[in-house]
Amino acid sequence: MLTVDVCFSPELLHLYNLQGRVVVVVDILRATSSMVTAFAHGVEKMVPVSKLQECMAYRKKGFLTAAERDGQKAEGFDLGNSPFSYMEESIKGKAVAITTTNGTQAIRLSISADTVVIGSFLNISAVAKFVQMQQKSVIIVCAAWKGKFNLEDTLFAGALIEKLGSEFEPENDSTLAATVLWDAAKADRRAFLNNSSHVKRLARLDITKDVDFCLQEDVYDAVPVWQGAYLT
Ligand code: 3SL
Repeated sequence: MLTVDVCFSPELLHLYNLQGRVVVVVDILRATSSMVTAFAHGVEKMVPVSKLQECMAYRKKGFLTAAERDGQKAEGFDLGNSPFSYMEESIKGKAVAITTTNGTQAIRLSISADTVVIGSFLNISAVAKFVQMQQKSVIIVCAAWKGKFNLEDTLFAGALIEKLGSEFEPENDSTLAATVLWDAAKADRRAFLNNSSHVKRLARLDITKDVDFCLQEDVYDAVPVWQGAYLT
């Protein structure tokens, strides 16, 4: 039997057994949406890291460096965490080291899974197809915000569960909760998220354009997968 489970925060990951599973990591606003955009626009590989210093060290190896903390581009790095910065011609064929407040930590904490895939609304149908092809149980890991539940990653989880269909049995109540929330939100996900904390945080930083972009569905087919040292 194939199952689907949702982990609402990386802080809860110790409760999950990742072995033998596919993990879909999601940080809708904005890390995984930016990564998917980067690959769709020709980035060759990405290495997600936890610390700013670690990320900067990749510059010597010829990587572009990308860093975000608390929604803002960290000083001294080539890129921040806006999907729009990955649409430039100049990133084609490049290797990028990236660190973000939550998304890259969630990826690093998931790499003991059989397969780690990067999910977003931008590539959700391609991710669903990829997961179905693996014929393994799946855990959707929400990046959340500093360990706390967030709505946008949970809505993605509900939407992906819907796309995976009845072949995947819900494993526990977080799966049911994600489904209920997605059912309530899907008619207008943007309006549903209006009062969510990270949408308000990004609005204070004047980054609503990124929010609107990241909530679009099936813009790209790219499915970044962890290959042991890099996402490709
Ligand atoms: O937390 C993260 O990983 C980021 O995606 C947050 S932000 O949208 O860049 O603020």
